[in-house]
Amino acid sequence: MDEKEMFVNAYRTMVLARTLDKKIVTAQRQGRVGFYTPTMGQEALQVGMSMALEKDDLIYEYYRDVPFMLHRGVPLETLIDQIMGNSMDNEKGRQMPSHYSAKEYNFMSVQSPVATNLPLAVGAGYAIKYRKKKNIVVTTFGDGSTSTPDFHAAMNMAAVFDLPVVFLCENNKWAISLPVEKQTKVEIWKKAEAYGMRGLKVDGNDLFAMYEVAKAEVEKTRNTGEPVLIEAVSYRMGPHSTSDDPSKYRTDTIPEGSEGDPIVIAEKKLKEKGYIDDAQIENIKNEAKELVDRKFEEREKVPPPKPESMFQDVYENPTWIIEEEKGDIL
Ligand SMILES: Cc1ncc(C[n+]2csc(CCOP(=O)(O)OP(=O)(O)O)c2C)c(N)n1
Ligand SMILES: [Mg+2]
Repeated sequence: MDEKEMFVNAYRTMVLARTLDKKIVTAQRQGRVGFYTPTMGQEALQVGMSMALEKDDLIYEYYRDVPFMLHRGVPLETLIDQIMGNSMDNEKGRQMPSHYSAKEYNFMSVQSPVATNLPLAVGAGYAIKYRKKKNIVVTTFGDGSTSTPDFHAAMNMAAVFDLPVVFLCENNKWAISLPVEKQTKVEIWKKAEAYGMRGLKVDGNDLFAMYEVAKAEVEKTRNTGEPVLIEAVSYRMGPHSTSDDPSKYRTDTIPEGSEGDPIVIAEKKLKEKGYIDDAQIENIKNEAKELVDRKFEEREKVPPPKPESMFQDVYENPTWIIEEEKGDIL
């Protein structure tokens, strides 16, 4: 893929993710989906990181990483099935929406407690080093997640053991209703120095800037086996989740389609470079809308998991209590 194709493909993914995001939020308001954590605003940083990775790299992602997953080829069906918790869902309908996994694309399971994915990523980094492999691990988390013990334990261990882990902090300026200024007294990227690893900050709303940094840092981590902390500064354009009303605690906004919107920023740069024109942009947006609407309606027809499925995967040979409960319910 040449550079033009690579960036147009990245932009297409950003638009697809945004379109899906809005579709799910609307569906939640209509009572068709239970819950969702929107991604709006964080598309450029995730896709920019994804562009810098290889197929066999491992991702320990968090609940807002839909654009990342789409860019690595995770099908729309996989994401929509998880949101709906239907019988095709990888999680078998047993998880909250937004708790994805995609084994074939090396995306591990999203966990609800924030930053618990970080020590797991470090463990995977240890395994890679032990086996002398060349792949790397990327783990993602929000600004608020840097206040957890897991963040510190993971950063320390990755540095002390020289493990090939890219810590990608998606600083969207908010942890539900807590602004980042109240979360930490120093900038997040600066914490890297205390642990003894590379650390840097990048404009996460700019796809091109993000790709450049991600590519250079991923390459360094792959070649040296050493970790890095990248703080991608972005903005949570939507609510924390569909259960949240940000108008209760913030007045700052970046409205969709405004100058600060990462999709608008990408469009401007793509046009400047002559990679895309207005007609192609419109085409990409229309195609995304048609695809998302079609897939969404298609997946709504997938039946829910069968009640007996709740008794599966607990014991290889079910105990008498399970058999008894099964008899009561089915
Ligand atoms: C250990 C833990 N503490 C608290 C929560 C409740 N909680 C869920 S999401 C969230 C905010 C996390 O903010 P951030 O890490 O910035 O990620 P963002 O949601 O902004 O992307 C909190 C406090 C949790 N899930 N896990
Ligand atoms: Mg945040």
